[in-house]
Formats: sequence, C-alpha cells, structure tokens
Amino acid sequence: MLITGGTVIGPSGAVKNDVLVDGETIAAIFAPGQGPSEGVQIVDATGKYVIPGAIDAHTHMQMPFGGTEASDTFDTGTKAAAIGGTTTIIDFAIQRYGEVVQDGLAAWHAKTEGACHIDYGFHMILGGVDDDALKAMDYLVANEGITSFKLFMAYPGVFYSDDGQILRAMQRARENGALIMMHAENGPAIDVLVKQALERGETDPYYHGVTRPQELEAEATSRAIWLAAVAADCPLYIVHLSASKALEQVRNARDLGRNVFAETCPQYLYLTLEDQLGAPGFEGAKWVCSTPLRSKNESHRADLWQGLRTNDLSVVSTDHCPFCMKDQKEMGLGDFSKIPNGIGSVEHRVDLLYQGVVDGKLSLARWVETIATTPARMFGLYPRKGVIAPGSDADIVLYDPNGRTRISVETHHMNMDYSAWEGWEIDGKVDTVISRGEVISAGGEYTGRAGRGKYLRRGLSDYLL
Ligand code: DUC
Ligand code: ZN
Ligand code: ZN
Repeated sequence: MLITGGTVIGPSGAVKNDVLVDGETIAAIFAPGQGPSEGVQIVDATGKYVIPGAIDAHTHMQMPFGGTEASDTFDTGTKAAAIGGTTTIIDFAIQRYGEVVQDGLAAWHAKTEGACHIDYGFHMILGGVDDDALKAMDYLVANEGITSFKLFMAYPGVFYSDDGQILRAMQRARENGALIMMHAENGPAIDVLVKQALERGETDPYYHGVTRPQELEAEATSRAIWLAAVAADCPLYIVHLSASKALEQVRNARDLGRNVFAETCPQYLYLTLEDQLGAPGFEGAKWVCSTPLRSKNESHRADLWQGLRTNDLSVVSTDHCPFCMKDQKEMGLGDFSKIPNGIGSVEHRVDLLYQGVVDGKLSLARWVETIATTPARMFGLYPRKGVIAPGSDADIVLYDPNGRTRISVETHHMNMDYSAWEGWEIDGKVDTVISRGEVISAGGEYTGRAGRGKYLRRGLSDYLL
C-alpha cells in the first residue's frame, strides 16, 4: 500500500512524503512521487494529514465501579476508538484489595478475549499494596509486559493506598523500572467534605465538584511528588490532572529536573464546573468524573493548554469511563456521591485536540506528540507505535483538516445513552484509519472487526533515567 500526496505529521513537524506499507508494517518513506508506482494499492491522501494512529493511554472498558460497570465493553469501546482515529488503548486491569494481582490480570484478559478491534495493553491498578503485590509487580514487569501501576490517593475503602503503601510501591518501581501512575486527590479529606455537603442538603451533581476542591488535588500531587523523591526519585506520572494548582506542583518538580510527568484529558481542557456539572436538575450527572471539572472563573483551562505547549503536561488521554444516564448515573439521584464517576470520550480525543490546533493553542506537531508519540514513549510502545517510520506498525490515520465533525449521541459509536459533547462541531475529521496495515475505517464506512486487536507486551518507559 502506498499512501501518496499527504502531509506526514510527526513530533518534528510536517513534511510532504509518501508512505509505503508492507503487510502490517511501514516499509519506507519516500519523497513525493518517488515511491513504487506498480504492484501497490494507492491510497490517495491529497490534502490530508498523515498521522500515527493515536494512543489512548487511559481507558476503563467494563470497569466495575460504584455498584455498576462502565458501559463500553472492549468490543464497543475499541470500535468507537478506532472510528475516532485511536489505534491503541492502554486499559487498567484491576487488583482489588485482598485479591491476587495475577487473578485480577487474568480477569482483564478474559474481558478482552475476541473483543478488541485495535491493539491494546494494560496498566495494573493495585488496590492493595502488600508483600505479595510487590512481588507481583516484579513478575508483571518481567513477564507480562505490564510496566506501569496505578495507585489511588482517593476512594478510601475501594482503591485507596495510604502513604506507607505508596512509598513501598514506589521503592519497588524504582528497582524494577516500572512507572507509578497516581490518582492524586486527598480521598479522606474529600470524604469529610462530601459528608458535610450531604448533611446540608447539597445533593446535586454540582456538589461533586465543590467537594473535590483543587487544593486537595494539589496537596495529593505534591505529596506524591515528595514520596517519589524519598523513593530515590521513582518515576511518577500523575493521571487526569485537572487544575492549575496541581499543574504548578508538576511544573515545579520538572523545573527541578525531577522524573515527574502528567496527563490531562479533553474534559478539563474544554468543560467546566458551572456550565456542565452545574447544569439544571440532574443533568450535571453526565459530567461527574474524578478529578472533577473546574471553575470557568479561574484559569484552569488556559493553564492546561499552556502546560501542554510547554510539556509540563506530556500526554492527553481520555480516562474513558462511560456510564449511561439510565440506570447508572441515575443511581445518584438525590445523592451526588452515588453517581458513578466517569465520562466517555474515547471516540473524540483526536478531533477534540485538533480543535486546539485550529484555535491556535497547539501546533500540529504537538497535537501528534500529545496523542500518539509521547504516550508510546511513556508506556514502552515506541517505536513500534506512535510514529510513522520504517519498521513501525502501520497504524496510520488520514486526517482531513477541511472536514467537519459533529458530535452527538445519535451518531457516536460508544455504548452511552448521551454524549458529554452533544452538539459540538469541530473543524477537522478522521477520514481513514489503518491498523497494522489494514484499512478498518474509510469515508465513514467501518470494516474492522472484534478480535483483530492484539495484546501488546510493553517495555519500560523511554523516559526512565
Ligand atoms: N475517575 C473516574 O472519573 N472514573 C473512574 C476512576 C477515576 O479515577
Ligand atoms: Zn483516577
Ligand atoms: Zn481513570
């Protein structure tokens, strides 16, 4: 297959080149018109951007949470991702407190059996850090291609780890080369605020945001950063960073040369406490996620865009964790603390971030870097994924900058009965999606299938020192 006439975008910029694909991999890059003209299937990319298939490094398909389960299966969720230009996801397998880590992992492999439309890897959530879990970390890094572990400073009684447990896991990661991913919110303090709010009768979804103030994200972020310092500068990756004060902690650490990284998500770049979470009645439940949406009257969104430009924020993931309004979000009618936490955006991240390019907030190169190249490097998938180069998997998206995308529950492919982005119009459109050399989506027609996605054993992060 020869992809001709397009502009190839990578972290170093945009170049007009032709891309030759042989089987599942990229074989060669040619100056325009210099590639073979016979014996190849020509894919005309004139006027399109040719970008590496995007990598969503933070998804929760079928995640049990808050008494229910995230509504996308690996089948529905990875199909939606593919249509939106994402050709790899890294989902979170879960070890619950008291459970054997390998059993949690086996349960996740069972969920993906025959289901995935695109390639996928796993991080491991550790819900209980003890001697066995620490040994299991070594095993997963050495044998299972799982090189990143998520810990929670929030959700006491569910996923929460105390500071001693966090320190032990970080010390172990420092030894075995794994990356610690942190949900940085002070859970015990949040629980006090939630109880007080409910006692005052503040039960609407809006109060989910009010009871998780940015100070408690910043405090936890700072504490995680210092615990990592005590663990001999264990590499640390803050997930779903939402707020200016938390970003300040990451920026300060990075300015000191620390091994600290962070991601943000589209919802924090665009949506707000007042306009979405504060929507009338129970409507705001659609946007209940943690960390929460922040106030439009503060500088969060501008600061996050700036953080993406300056690389204080390295990655944009979705934290895709969809729940339907009916029967799921509705569990929290009359009590916001019972609304399952999560927003679904796995289908829209490529487009939503391209809007940042159109708006002059990101360069084309940085768009590709934050949604594809850096996630590949951060999570041990580079150069197999995240770049258009000879030898890499032929995961390629043709993006039409002149197209237009309108987001709606009527047209999306995620298994959700609403869209968090209903009515949004974006300048730009995913035109063609190629996964390991196979065109799985073109001009609105989907030709992929469940089960074609492969499990990815990941290496260590490229950013480890
Ligand atoms: N945040 C969410 O919004 N959902 C799942 C877990 C999390 O940390
Ligand atoms: Zn989290
Ligand atoms: Zn998450």
